[in-house]
Amino acid sequence: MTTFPTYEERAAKHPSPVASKLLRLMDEKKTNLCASLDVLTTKELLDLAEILGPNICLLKTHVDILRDFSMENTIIPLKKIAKKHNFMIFEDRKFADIGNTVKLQYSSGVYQIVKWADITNAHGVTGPGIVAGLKQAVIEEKIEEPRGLLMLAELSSKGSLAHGEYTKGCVEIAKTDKNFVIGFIAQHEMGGRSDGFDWLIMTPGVGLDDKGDSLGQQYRTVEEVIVESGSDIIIVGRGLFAKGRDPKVEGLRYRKAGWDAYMKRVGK
Ligand code: 5FU
Repeated sequence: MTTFPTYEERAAKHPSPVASKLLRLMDEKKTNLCASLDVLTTKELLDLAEILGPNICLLKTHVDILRDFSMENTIIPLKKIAKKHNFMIFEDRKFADIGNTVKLQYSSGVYQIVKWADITNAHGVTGPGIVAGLKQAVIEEKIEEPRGLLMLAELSSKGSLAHGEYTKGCVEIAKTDKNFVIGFIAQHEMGGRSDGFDWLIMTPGVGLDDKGDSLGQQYRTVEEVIVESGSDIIIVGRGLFAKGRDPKVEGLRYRKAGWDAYMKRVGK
């Protein structure tokens, strides 16, 4: 049986400062839970960030859903909460254009994502220029904190076209910049650790109580995702905060499930 290195061991060796920081934080805080907060207002986002903060390593946003986004009222307080509870921020922007356009989308407009999100992600459909374009935004904006990118290699939704050759192509694109690209949004381990890349695998479509929704989302259990598929981070949204659920209780529950599954995976 293959033995998996621990988050701590991986943190010590990882070439990317973002991946290394995240792996260290996961090890110290004992959590591989990423909360995905698709909410409509800044208040809901900040309230949930406060409640879930102690149990998560990462908070995933879709800031374009917010009705009242502003750098001052949304991002500055969110960054404060992130610091207080020691988690990182991932804007699930899913960039998907030519290099020059994504460079501008990442750095400019209303959201100026490069200024505040530790991690963002991109589709591979337009080719490796997308990685180069996003990286250039980090350089041109003189961002001092480390930034990391995830390639969307596989999706959780029913009928997704991201599989087979497409997924393999995303892995090849990721290899074009192994300091900036830290891993994948995927449903399984990608690329293999054997070729010298320690990719971080983050998996959405995780739910302990539901099998899916009416719009094509498909959920798998924490055990399936971490132990069977070799993922590193579980991304959980409505499982934590949908109507009738207590985010405090669910935060603890998913955190424990994620950590127990990780312990099993590393054979502890
Ligand atoms: F890349 C992906 C994917 O393959 N599936 C997803 O569900 C991203 N997601 C995101 O994870 C999606 O945009 C939501 O923000 C989140 C899942 O939310 P849920 O409430 O747990 O279904």
